[in-house]
Amino acid sequence: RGKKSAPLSPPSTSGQAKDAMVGVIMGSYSDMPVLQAGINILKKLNIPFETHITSAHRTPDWMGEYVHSALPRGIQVLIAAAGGAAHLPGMAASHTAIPVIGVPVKPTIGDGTDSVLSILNMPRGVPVATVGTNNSTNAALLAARIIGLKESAIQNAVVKYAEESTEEVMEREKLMDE
Ligand code: RP5
Repeated sequence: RGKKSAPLSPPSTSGQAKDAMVGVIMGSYSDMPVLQAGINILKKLNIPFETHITSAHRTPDWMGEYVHSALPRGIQVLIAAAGGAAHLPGMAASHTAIPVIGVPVKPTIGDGTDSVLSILNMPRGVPVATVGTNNSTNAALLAARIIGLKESAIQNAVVKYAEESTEEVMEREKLMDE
């Protein structure tokens, strides 16, 4: 008691691009490891992004403030990761017209079904696109596909990514005969 906690160090992975097209938000910093794969995809496809911790439960006012600021600042897609009572993607969608892609994070207790259903079972009128548990890769690729509709360089990068992934599987397949 009375003892000051140690100062927090900045996260090893974050991005605060001034021209961010994707906002990557999470309910807790503990979600960051799950988001790493998706962040790597955004970097690979040259999509500027920003990362923020905006808990729907612990920082509801900040969450609303951030999400309201996103559209006027040019953010085109929000990727929102949360686990357990995973309300962040749905709450974010209720504050904006930007498409929201929810990433259900597997909590420490249980198999993650609660996270999936919390994000998937939205009431009519407030849609959230939902990827598989911990699958931030697909969230980033879906964001890239959405942005690629208007940005040909990003669409080309998405096509290249798909081609590379086909090649990778075919390389493996060839090795099966050896
Ligand atoms: C959610 O609760 C977060 O998205 C996280 O997945 C989960 C656990 O959060 P911490 O207790 O690790 O902060 O809000």
